[in-house]
Amino acid sequence: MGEPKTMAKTRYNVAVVGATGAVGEQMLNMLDERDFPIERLKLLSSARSAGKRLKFRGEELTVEEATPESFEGVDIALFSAGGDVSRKLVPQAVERGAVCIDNTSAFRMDPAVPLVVPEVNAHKIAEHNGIIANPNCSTIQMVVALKPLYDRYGIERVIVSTYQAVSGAGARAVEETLRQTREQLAGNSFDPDVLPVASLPVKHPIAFNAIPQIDKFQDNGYTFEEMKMVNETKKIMGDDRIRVSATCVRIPVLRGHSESVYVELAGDFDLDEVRELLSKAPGVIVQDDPASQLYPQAVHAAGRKEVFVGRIRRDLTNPRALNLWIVSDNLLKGAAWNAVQIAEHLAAR
Ligand code: NAP
Ligand code: 3JN
Repeated sequence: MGEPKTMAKTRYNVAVVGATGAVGEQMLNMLDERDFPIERLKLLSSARSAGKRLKFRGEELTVEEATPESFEGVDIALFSAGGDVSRKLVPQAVERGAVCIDNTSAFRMDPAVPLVVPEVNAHKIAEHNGIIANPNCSTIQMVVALKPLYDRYGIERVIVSTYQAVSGAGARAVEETLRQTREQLAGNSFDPDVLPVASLPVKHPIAFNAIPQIDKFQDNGYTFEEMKMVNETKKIMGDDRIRVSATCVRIPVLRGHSESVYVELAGDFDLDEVRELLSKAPGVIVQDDPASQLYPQAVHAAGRKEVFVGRIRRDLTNPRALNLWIVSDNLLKGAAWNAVQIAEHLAAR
């Protein structure tokens, strides 16, 4: 892996691996919207989509099959093609001199790999050895809101329940949700095909349903998605003592993850000060006015880069605890925007 890479360039050769997917599409949108200084852009996918043409900044680019040789001359590679692809190709890309920003769980818990949410731990980017991991979407939006509270009061315990959009499970899950909804409304029967986990044989309907399983079950009775929230939160916050427990649920929303979060602080707090801290926190927008029924909602967060926080209230059973409702676009702050933010930090160094 060698020395941390420096990025003394003005324009970069960028590769997007998984460019035809739900996250990849948003990565291209973010690179364009942010006017990222690109010299040459490579769009990579599996052999299935090779040859497909995608538009970027008014130009048609041909998608290529991702191979180790694809990364010759690449400065920054954004990966979102699943853990197996990252495990195979990220080391090959690093060997060829690319800095990889990986959206999968493949390297997140590797102690040698920084796990970065820029609003929380941007300083970790400098420690990279060629790989920077992008956390799970549900973790990202939660830690952005927790960070200002942690810095002011300390956090002892977090209990979170998620309400996750189907786009988190990829482009096929979105199509499947729309198909099931149409069939159900037409009074037709249908066979569920994608959720909760495409690679497992048992499937459940998502239309008009809530599925309390995201990713595979672990031996402890929690799902992998839930354990990602537990372990990644501790790593990003840099504090193993924070106790975290999660329940992750898939709901038939297309875009925007919502979370009900119970936060036990280490000291007493003032609710107005909490609102003030959150209002000033980078990347956070407070939407909290019960009198006018104002609170964050997935439909309003979709397409936005920020994390929205509302329903801010003291817990009724523990005066040192808060309850929050946290909403963000899972494909943007939860994936593509966080990755492009990291790329911007690399380019600025
Ligand atoms: P998706 O819509 O199913 O897209 C998958 C993408 O990966 C497609 O571009 C696909 O190309 C490509 N791909 C599949 N197999 C490949 C291979 N062998 N070699 C090269 N490319 C391959 O999925 P998605 O929602 O975009 O998610 C993709 C991955 O991103 C997930 O598996 C996950 O690891 C990560 N992700 C992270 C977050 C997060 O929380 N940060 C959120 C969602 C997803 P084809 O068009 O050729 O099939
Ligand atoms: O389901 C969601 O809402 C988020 C899904 C993320 C995801 C999907 C497939 C594989 C991940 C991830 O980022 O944790 C992975 C993975 O890389 O493990």
